[in-house]
Amino acid sequence: MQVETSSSKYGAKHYPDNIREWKKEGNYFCFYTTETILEIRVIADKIIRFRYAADGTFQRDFSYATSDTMQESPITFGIKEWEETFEIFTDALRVFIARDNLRITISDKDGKVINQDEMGFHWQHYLLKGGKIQYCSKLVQEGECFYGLGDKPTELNLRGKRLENFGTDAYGFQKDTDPLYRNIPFYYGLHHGIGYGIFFDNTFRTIFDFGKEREDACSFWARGGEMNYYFIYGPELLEVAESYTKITGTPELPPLWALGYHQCRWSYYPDTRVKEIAAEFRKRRIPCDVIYLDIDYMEGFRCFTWNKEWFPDPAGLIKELAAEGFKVVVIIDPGIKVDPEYAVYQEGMKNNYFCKRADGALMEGDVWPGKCVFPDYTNPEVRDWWSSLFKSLAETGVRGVWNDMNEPAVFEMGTFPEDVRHDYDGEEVSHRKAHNIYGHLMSKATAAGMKKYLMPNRSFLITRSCYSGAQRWSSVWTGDNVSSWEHLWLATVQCQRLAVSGISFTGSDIGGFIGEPDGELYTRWIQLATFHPLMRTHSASNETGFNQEPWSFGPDYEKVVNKFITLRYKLLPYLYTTFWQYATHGTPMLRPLAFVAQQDTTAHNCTHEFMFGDALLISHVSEQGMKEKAVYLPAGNWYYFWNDKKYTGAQEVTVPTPLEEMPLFVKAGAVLPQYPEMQYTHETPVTEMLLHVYYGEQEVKSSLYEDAGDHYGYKNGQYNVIRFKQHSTPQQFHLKKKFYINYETAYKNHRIIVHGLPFQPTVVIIDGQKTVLSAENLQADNTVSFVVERSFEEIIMNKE
Ligand code: MIG
Repeated sequence: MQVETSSSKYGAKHYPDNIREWKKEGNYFCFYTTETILEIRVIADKIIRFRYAADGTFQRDFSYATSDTMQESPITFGIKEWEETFEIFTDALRVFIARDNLRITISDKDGKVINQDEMGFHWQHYLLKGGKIQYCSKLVQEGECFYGLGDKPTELNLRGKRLENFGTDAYGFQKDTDPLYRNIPFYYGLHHGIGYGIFFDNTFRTIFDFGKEREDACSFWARGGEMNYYFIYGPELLEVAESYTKITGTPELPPLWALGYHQCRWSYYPDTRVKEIAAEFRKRRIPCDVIYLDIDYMEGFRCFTWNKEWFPDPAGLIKELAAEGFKVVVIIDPGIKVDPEYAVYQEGMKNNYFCKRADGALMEGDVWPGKCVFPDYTNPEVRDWWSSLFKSLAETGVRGVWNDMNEPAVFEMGTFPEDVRHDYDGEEVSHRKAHNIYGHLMSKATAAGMKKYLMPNRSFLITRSCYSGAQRWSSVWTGDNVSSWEHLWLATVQCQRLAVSGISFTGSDIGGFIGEPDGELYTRWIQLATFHPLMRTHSASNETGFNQEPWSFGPDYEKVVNKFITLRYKLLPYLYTTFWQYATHGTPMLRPLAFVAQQDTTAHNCTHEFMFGDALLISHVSEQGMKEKAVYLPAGNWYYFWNDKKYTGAQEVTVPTPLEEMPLFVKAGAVLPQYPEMQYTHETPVTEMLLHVYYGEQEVKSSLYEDAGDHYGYKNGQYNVIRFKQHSTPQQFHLKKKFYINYETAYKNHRIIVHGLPFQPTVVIIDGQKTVLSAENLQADNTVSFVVERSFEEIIMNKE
């Protein structure tokens, strides 16, 4: 066999030469060299899009990532001609384009360099496969850290690493396994306290090198398509995250129940077993909202069918479960069984909906049902058909769908061969271009179907593979992980990374999918997952018969697990508000410390600590038998959640970690809204809102968002936004509240619980009216608790 030398695959590298002409049209600028055109589009003050036509012809301007609701904000911008460069400026940025070679330097208004081309754009013919390999290289700045890229199971800071995006069924992945399931070609750079992002919107296999090959170069490339990237300036990393999320789209609000606890297993069957599990939760009074049906609910793994022996009456089962507060989510894979008797196969064949190989044969491969064919979700007509298939599931009462195996995964072959053809919304491309968006579009079509047929209810979707922007319609989980302590760490970095990559609605299989956790590992995992937007236990324990439910590890563990699931439900108003911030502003729900304290270089490499929303800082217990944990706290004042002890930040502190506690801190000044305990969402109308207020001397703003928790009334303004501002002094506690109210809550009572007061008040002044506090209101540790039976705007307590 002949070994190919690289020169037989690739042609020489081409670099742009000098600019010969340029033009401006609206917010576009075009610069022409002998071969190449660079188009620069000013999207917003802080967002600039760069596109290169390597040899003078742009490809179709089309994206499966960007949201069509993204608005280009009105901006001032212009161009200046210098001797060696052109300068495009906005109110925030200066973009210099070298006349000699098209290289780009981007600085802020004061001329501080943010990002600079090393070789910049260059390209190579891909002789063997056709098209061009599109490269861009940038200089690594002094002290630069890199973040982002979706689900990579490695340190948060990507400096020194090379990673790639090529959706892969990575069963039992380990630390540093790459590529994984998701394809998110978006990264952040942070240096000198300045943060920015680069979103390389290209669906081919993409590769990112953060100073691995050459220490001073950060480069990214794709084996086809176009060099097409968005430069997003902060300088705050959180602002970059928000802008990226707006470019690729924010989600709708999920049904509140989807933020509850989910119980899953491969698989719960038959129906009697499902009912037993549900009953066990209620009997033991462990809150739970969602039960999953994995592939065994189907008839021979045929999608959209039910196994008649194991699930003779699915609608009846789902109704019975619903009466107990459970919602059912079912799995749907892309592989459609080759079976002439099977309606989905027949329809797909009749309409030519399945993917084909280059020469016209069907793309056939084995998955669970045996030989399968696969819908071409890149065809809009196929997506509509796929959406329509969810009608029966929705009518049966199913409230959510789980899309799996959509990298796409095929037994033995791994995935589709490259010659498979795809419609790609009319473009007609090979699998090389469509691979990374296959699962993305499957989930898009699934979500559209479920939304349509579940109206007026909100629906829920979880997918394994996707491309940038899938947060608009789906949540994700981190895939087939393992029951090990190392995987607990992987779960925390993967979820943090996904959250800053636009996908906040994420979680890991609690306890590990492969293998058997002991009670301690399971309990520590539940604790971490209490602070992941998606909280789901899942395991592949069919063959061994091993059980992975909250009660499977004996009463001591069950008690602690229950304590945390219960806490999860108490925190729902806070979690939901945090989701609302994400859905409205694109703010990641999970925030690595580098994103909340970017001026503090110690925070740049922290992986164990993260913030969930504005007020909570979490660190998981990461080792077996761990008695205490050192946690780095960013600057500011913090309360230990379990005992209200005060800590000062910008230092590492050590806290004890008995099984029933994990490191959990509340930011001083914050208001943490909580519900009373419940077994499932909407179990009974909530009759009291608890507002835990943490005394703080710096002005801190908090919010509370409320709506029906289901339906779409919120889109017509039926919601409440309540803003709190606390600014206290050692002499006076002072809380202000402002609100937009257009949704009537069931509760009237607010229970105010003030933590950490430096004095014992005797009187509380609510909107100017004095009430005397009694011994009942006061606790020894200076916690004050009282009920306000109406809305209020100001609460003051003075030191006597
Ligand atoms: O090849 O549906 O990641 O969550 O339980 C295994 C069975 C297929 C992989 C998913 C896992 C799911 C399992 N699936």
